[in-house]
Order: sequence, then C-alpha cells, then structure tokens
Amino acid sequence: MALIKALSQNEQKDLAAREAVRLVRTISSVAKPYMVLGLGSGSTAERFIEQLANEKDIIDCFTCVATSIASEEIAKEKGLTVVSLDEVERIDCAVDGTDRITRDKIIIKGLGGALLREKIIDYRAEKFLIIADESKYLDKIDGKIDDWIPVEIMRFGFKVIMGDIVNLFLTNVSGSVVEGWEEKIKQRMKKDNPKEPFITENGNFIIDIRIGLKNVSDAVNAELMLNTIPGVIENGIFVARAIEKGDMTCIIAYENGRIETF
Ligand code: A5P
Repeated sequence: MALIKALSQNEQKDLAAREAVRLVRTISSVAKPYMVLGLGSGSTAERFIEQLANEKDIIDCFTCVATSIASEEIAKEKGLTVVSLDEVERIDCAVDGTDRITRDKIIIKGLGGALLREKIIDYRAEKFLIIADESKYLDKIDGKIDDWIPVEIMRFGFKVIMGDIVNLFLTNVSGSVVEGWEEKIKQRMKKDNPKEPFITENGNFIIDIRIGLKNVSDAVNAELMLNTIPGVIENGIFVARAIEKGDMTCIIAYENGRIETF
C-alpha cells in the first residue's frame, strides 16, 4: 500500500500561498488598469510574496502596499513595486496569514507584532484573502476560543491601560477580578531578550490577553470594546471586517495535501 507523505507545516504554507497567487491572478484580470495589492506579514504571507514575484507575466499589473517593513523589503528585493499607503486611492485585495482561524471566520492575528498595519490595510481591501496551514485552523462554530489576543497600546501610561483592560475583560459580574487573572494578561517581551519589552514598528507596546471568546458576536464585541479604552491603539481580533464587508476568503492547506477555501 502506497503511503501518502504528510506535508510539513512549511509545505502547507507554500500550498496555501500558491492557491492565493492563483486567486489573485484571476482578480488581477478584472482590476483594470492595475491592481493595488496589500501584502500581509509573517512567514505564510512572505511565501505568498515570493511566489507572486515568480509570476513575471503579471507582476507589472501590481502596485503593492505592505503591512510591515519585513514584507516591504522582501517584496522589493523580489522585484515587486511597493509604495506607501498614502500613494494609493484604493486597495483591491489583501493577502495575509493568521494565527487562528475558525470555521466561522474568527481570526486572531498579531503574534508577529504587525497587527496595527495589518488591520489598517486588510480592513480597507475590497477582497481579503487569509492563508493558513492546518495548525492555525479550528473546526469550530460557536465554540470557545481561549487564544492569546495581542493588543497594541501606547507606551505612555501602559500600566493604567492594562488596568483598564483587566477591569473590562477580567472581572466578574460583582466587579471583582476573576481568579487567576494574572495568568491571563502579560506584556509582550522581546524573544531574544525577555527582560526588554517588545516594541512594534509603530513604537508601541503589546499586551497579550486571554479572555475566552465564546462565539462570533462575542469576538466582534471584544474587538470593538478593546478599542474604546483610551491608550489602546488596535487589537488582533479580525472579525468586524467580515461582518461589515462580507468579502473574505480563507484558504487552508492541510497536512494531507488538501486545500480548502471557504
Ligand atoms: C503578524 O503580526 C501576524 O499577524 C501574522 O500574520 C501571523 O502571525 C501569521 O504568521 P505566520 O504566517 O508566520 O504563522
């Protein structure tokens, strides 16, 4: 009996990226005279950029805007045209990776720290493609998700801002903090120096919180509520856009080589 070799995580990322290139090619043929493409951040998005750059016959149709310095550099190095967001009037499509995606399209991003620029670009795109390997996918509808959610906040007053987040999300109905709340909120530190705070490309801190999202409406609520706290700049829940615009396609590549688009 022939054994089917399981794809590695990187091979799954490549597969999802390839499918996104195929979809972008079909969109580019209708976005005349040229297409503005939002480039996501992270290893899956970088694979997409590299594969897109191989499509020599169509890359002249693209002007790109990037969600991070790393993505911009890779895209430029590969020969794509990248301009600042202020130079474009629209974004036809954005392609980005994710840290979590559920069947009902609850998306959590920002483990790499690029969530603010990602949201600025991804939310403005006419079409939004999410690409992911199987490890990111949860086959859940209305199931509780207890992932860490990144929140980009001002450095100024970060302790009081953290306090506001605790008061809003980690207290029970009687107003007292939930048991074990200290385990559910932390300031992100640098990977290579855990004593120093991680600073985003925008010069801000990141707080990671676990608040246990119950379902899509709970996720939308948390996404919007977090941003009402003075000093919170943006958070990594990417759900409101799908509700508002409806046009988001998720591409998942599985270990067994299957690609699913929904
Ligand atoms: C960057 O801040 C993130 O939102 C990335 O899009 C996300 O972490 C996915 O990254 P990978 O493709 O490297 O898993």
